[in-house]
Amino acid sequence: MRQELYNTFIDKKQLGKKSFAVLIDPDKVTPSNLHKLIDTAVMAKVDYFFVGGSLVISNHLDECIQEIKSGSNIPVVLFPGSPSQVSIYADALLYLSLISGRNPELLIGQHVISAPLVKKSGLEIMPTGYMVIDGGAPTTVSYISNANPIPADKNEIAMCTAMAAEMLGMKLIYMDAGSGAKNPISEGMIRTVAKHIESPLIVGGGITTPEKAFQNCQAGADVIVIGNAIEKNVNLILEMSDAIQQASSTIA
Ligand code: 1GP
Repeated sequence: MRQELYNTFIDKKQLGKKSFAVLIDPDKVTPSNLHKLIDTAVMAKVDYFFVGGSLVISNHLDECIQEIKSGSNIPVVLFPGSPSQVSIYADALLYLSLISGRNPELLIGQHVISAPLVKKSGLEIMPTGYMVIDGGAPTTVSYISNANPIPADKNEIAMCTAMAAEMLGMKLIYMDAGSGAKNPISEGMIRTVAKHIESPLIVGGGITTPEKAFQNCQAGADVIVIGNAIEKNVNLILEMSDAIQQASSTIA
């Protein structure tokens, strides 16, 4: 299996270099704000675009990715909310298994159904243990997934879940409080999980300030994902990027 892009996650982790992923929900961007977002991301040296959402209603996923590709060289990673969110124009796909829940459809069922389509896409596949953490109020992902999130104060459950995923062969761990979460994931939980796994750790959901992004990195997050806050204020990309780069230099 191809793993060029995955290797960049590994190389950066080994160097103590933290990464910044900007999440784009194709339903929430218009052509003009997408342009501005891409230009700002290039200026800020953003590491990755994650594209997807729990509920993508429109069918302009391909167009959205082609637009990103025409305006930047930043790799595009699909973050699919459902098996239909596959685009051959992306570079890679987070092949998510919702390991925090006990909904068999999101652990394996949908994977079986979409396997031929995903394989045919030729995309680089990144097997990802996806853990939804309670963000203080229901989010789209917690509702749509029909699965309980991990309680926000149960650090050990999160730790054991991530360890099990890694031993099952998943290559990335993604801890998500859900888009627009009221409470982002605590540094205590990030630290506990990070200490017990070797795989790159992606953290997102409800991160709205550069300080929080910095603290998450210091606690052990390797990739910070931000969507909602950037939709509201695109210029925040520059400050977030500075904070994440700053965390890299503090740690490395
Ligand atoms: C959600 O982790 C992402 O799946 C990002 O969350 O939109 O709250 O930044 P926000």
